Amino acid sequence: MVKCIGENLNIMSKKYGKALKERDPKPLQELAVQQTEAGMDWVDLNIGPAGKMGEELMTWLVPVVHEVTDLPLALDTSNIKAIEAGLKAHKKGRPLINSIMVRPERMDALLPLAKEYDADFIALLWGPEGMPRDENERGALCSEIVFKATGEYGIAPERIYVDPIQTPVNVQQNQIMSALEFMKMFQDIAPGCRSTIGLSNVSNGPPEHLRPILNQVMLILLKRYGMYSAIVDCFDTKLHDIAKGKRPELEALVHKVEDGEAIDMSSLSKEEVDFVKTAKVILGHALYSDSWLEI
Ligand code: THG
Repeated sequence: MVKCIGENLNIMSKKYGKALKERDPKPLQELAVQQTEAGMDWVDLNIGPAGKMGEELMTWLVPVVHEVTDLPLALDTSNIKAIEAGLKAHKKGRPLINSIMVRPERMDALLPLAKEYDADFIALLWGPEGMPRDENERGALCSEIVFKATGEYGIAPERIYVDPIQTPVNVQQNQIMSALEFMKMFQDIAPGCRSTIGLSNVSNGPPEHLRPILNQVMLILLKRYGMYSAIVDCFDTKLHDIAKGKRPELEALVHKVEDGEAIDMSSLSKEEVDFVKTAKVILGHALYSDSWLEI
């Protein structure tokens, strides 16, 4: 069972971005209801960096969303003042800070807020030099932020959601393997901590109609190594079924691909063939091209 954080309320979206800018509550509240009905565990409020308006926008948005749902909210912005405003406005359940990078100035500003408001937070494994290059750099960044949060600030491990960073399949396939390798080591590096990932990043770039299957197969791969939660498209019902463990046959098939077992393709349904082909592309057994399902 992987918990789900709905990603759809974001400033980049045509519909919801407009509603955010115009402070129009209706579309945002409709989306919050849809996310609740879809079984999301959090609603991500992605307002971008939001500049000077960030504080005011988050102060307005949190109660607007909480008027129609009891779900806890993920405060998704790099704007520290907007995060603090969101924490102040958040009255239902435990807020989730999204996110704290492993950079001294970000940790020094945001870890005290996580402690003060007893919030959960996403520890984004992004260091002073940017994205980690492999699983060992991911491990080092993870240790650094967990050590600081628990040791210096007395934050409990279960408040920490480590994000190993999901990259697109069509540009950085080796980084996908590194994030997976990190997940295998994760509970030894950070016992008691939780994990999350921006799942849809994997399909950022490929044709729109092929995004769901990439997201679905990627979730199966991460789920095997205990991914606790993921930031996902709230409208992808098949993805939710996978998150809830309702498609064990697809999971078993993708695991077979990962383990290099021989698979008799002629015995498979179209859906199963597509899952095998997609797993091969994500795992780097086959090269990515936009037409990978037709090959
Ligand atoms: N880690 C953490 N937080 C994150 C990310 C992460 N927050 C932002 C992002 N990555 C996760 N959220 C999204 C939101 C939307 C999309 C992808 C990831 C997306 N949207 C479609 C698009 O851009 O084509 C549709 C936009 C629309 O609604 O019109 O792909 O990695 N901690």
